[in-house]
Amino acid sequence: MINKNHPRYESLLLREKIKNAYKEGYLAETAMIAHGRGEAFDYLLGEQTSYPAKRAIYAAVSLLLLSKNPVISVNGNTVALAIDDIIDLANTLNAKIEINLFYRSDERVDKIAELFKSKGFTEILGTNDDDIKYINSIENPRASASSSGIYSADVVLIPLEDGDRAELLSKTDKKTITIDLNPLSRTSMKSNISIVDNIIRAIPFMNKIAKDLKVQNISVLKDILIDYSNEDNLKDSIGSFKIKEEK
Ligand code: PTJ
Repeated sequence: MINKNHPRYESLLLREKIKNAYKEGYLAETAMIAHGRGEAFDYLLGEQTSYPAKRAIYAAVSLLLLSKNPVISVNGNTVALAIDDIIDLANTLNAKIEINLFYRSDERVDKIAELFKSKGFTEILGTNDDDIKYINSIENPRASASSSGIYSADVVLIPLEDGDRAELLSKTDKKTITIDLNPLSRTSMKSNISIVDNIIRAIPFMNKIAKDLKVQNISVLKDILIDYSNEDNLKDSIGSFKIKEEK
């Protein structure tokens, strides 16, 4: 039991979620290393959503609202930290959700699919009985995708993703959006829109913006995208990192 008065209560709570997901058997063995790297970057961000992250979120939501077949890709860490917010966002955007694991195993896929179904989200893609195809005909698990999901998507949100998958998707005509606390990762560099923020803050904020932008004229969304440069925004994101006092 974590004491609510602990100065790092929120951070400890996230560690607990990761630990429990591991015990439940749907997290990758190296997921804690990935989480620790994220924690370190978030610490330097002051554990706040920066201005460049907000700018990227506006662009990302605009792109998702303009797309014809948007898909949200989820892995073990994303599910452990943000399953409820992911479902809310998918419902707001009318987007599909696809399980897409770097360290894929049938057992992990089944457990994650069951979690979504237990929360009432039954249309989950990427399951073991889904029609799986290979992007660019690359017969490699890294290139696997649901035929009605990522395989045919025009825009894919790939939060907390490994670089191989982001690089592969960047070679297709699909547009990719990532949420990655590391602005120097291959995923951040290869994505069309990179939100340098913690997934636990970014997804609810995206949902709020999506509700606002949904009722706007399409020209407003297009203008947001015209004004956005991922290269410049990534530079600004790196500028948001600072050394803050120990807490
Ligand atoms: O469930 P699987 O099998 O698909 O595996 C998932 C992991 C995350 C283990 C796998 O994709 C992996 O090894 O990823 P990487 O290469 O460690 O990249 C994960 C990225 O996410 C790193 O750049 C981290 O800084 C970043 N990250 C970690 N936690 C968060 C985060 N970004 C946003 N929010 C977080 N909470």
